[in-house]
Amino acid sequence: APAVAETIERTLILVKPDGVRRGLSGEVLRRVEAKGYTLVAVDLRDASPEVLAAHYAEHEGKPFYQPLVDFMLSGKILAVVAEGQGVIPGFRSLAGATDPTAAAPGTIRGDLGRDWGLKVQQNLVHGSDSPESAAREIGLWFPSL
Ligand code: RTP
Ligand code: MG
Repeated sequence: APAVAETIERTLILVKPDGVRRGLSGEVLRRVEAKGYTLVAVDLRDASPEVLAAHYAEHEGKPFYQPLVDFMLSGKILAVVAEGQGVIPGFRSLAGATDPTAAAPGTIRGDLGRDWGLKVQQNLVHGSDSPESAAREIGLWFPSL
């Protein structure tokens, strides 16, 4: 019988300050666990400007960059590493489209997010977008993993 390649991967999830402020940390973790992914690390913390600058380096210079960094510094963040087969695209799918107005019902952003008329899209969660991003971001937020 052919071997079935099981490639367990890890992703970095952030419940952003809007999600923590609204008391949705548990709801996000619930959806991740209900989907069948495993929590590897969970930590409520204040982000540092240095970590955020590295995390969002690809967006430096864009009009939403500074409002985004300021927003990410506006309150606690729940930093999470989750593990499972296909968890990187899988969590992106759970999260839904970046713009919470466009995100489909059934997704975290579609069910729980909306336009608040603010300078930056407050869309509750972040999830790594590729294996390379996941490795980089996990190293940044959880250097001991
Ligand atoms: P994330 O990185 O947070 O998982 O979200 P994403 O991949 O869906 O979106 P990305 O393009 O990486 O953008 C990062 C975050 O920047 C904010 N953003 N605001 N036009 C805007 O106002 C705008 N575009 C992006 C959002 O908070 C987005 O999640
Ligand atoms: Mg992104």
